[in-house]
Amino acid sequence: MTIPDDHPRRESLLSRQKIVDAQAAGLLADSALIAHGRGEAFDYLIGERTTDSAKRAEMEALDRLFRAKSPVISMNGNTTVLAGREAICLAALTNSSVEINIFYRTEDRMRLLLSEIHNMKDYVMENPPSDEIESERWRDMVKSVKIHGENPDAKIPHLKGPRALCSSQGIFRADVILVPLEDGDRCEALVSMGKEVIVIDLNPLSRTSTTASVTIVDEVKRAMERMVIMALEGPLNSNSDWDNRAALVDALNEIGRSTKLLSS
Ligand code: PTJ
Repeated sequence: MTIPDDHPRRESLLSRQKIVDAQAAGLLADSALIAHGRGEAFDYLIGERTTDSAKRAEMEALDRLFRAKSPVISMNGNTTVLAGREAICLAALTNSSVEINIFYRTEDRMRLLLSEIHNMKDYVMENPPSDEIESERWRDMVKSVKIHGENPDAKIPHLKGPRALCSSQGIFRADVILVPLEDGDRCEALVSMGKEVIVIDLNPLSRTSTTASVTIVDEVKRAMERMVIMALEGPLNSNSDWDNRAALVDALNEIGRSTKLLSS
């Protein structure tokens, strides 16, 4: 598909095509296109931009990843396809590991997604996010990013079936976990384990959004790209008194302003 460079919805159309292609290649859940469409609808209401409240949430999330002892970025099918490279960059800059962890688990999908994320890691190793990073140092940083998910040997308590599976060295022992597009039940279960749970979800009203410790109401690729740029500056030490409920109210107000129904 050829999309003109100046098409106003170019990024959105490119992402849509990536999802369609990845679905055909067997990487995604059957319902992945529905989930993506739901996200697109909210993104349209938000104005396909990163709002000020999302920028604050991204800063808070980054701060928590930097301060964590065992930070993990959990990747499902949609997020690997849309923002896998950005996730690897973010992991390298914040000393996080990455875990492929999917809700609709099949061995075939796990194999394909693990192979995809390893290929992305190889790509990122040779393509630093900034010219200011010395290539050899960047290669070492990316090399040290552990990819978990191949041998799930632990279970998230209070969840039934394959969606409880995770890695003992990854999600299970993480103190801070970034889980874009998480399911509501699993988000609750992770919070119950005492973890700080950061989610990226375009729907500020979802159970995931309202349960998480920090909710970034933004499109996953845009959010991760911004976080990578911020992370290049190193830890922020914002020490903020984060109020996630207030952040969600801000996000809803921004939707109102985007649609010009509320005054600015
Ligand atoms: O790969 P798997 O098996 O783990 O499955 C992944 C999906 C996404 C199919 C699964 O987790 C699922 O069914 O998700 P839900 O319950 O439909 O939730 C998706 C949420 O993510 C919705 O609230 C959407 O608004 C939001 N969303 C969708 N696309 C994006 C998004 N948020 C940010 N960026 C997006 N690109």
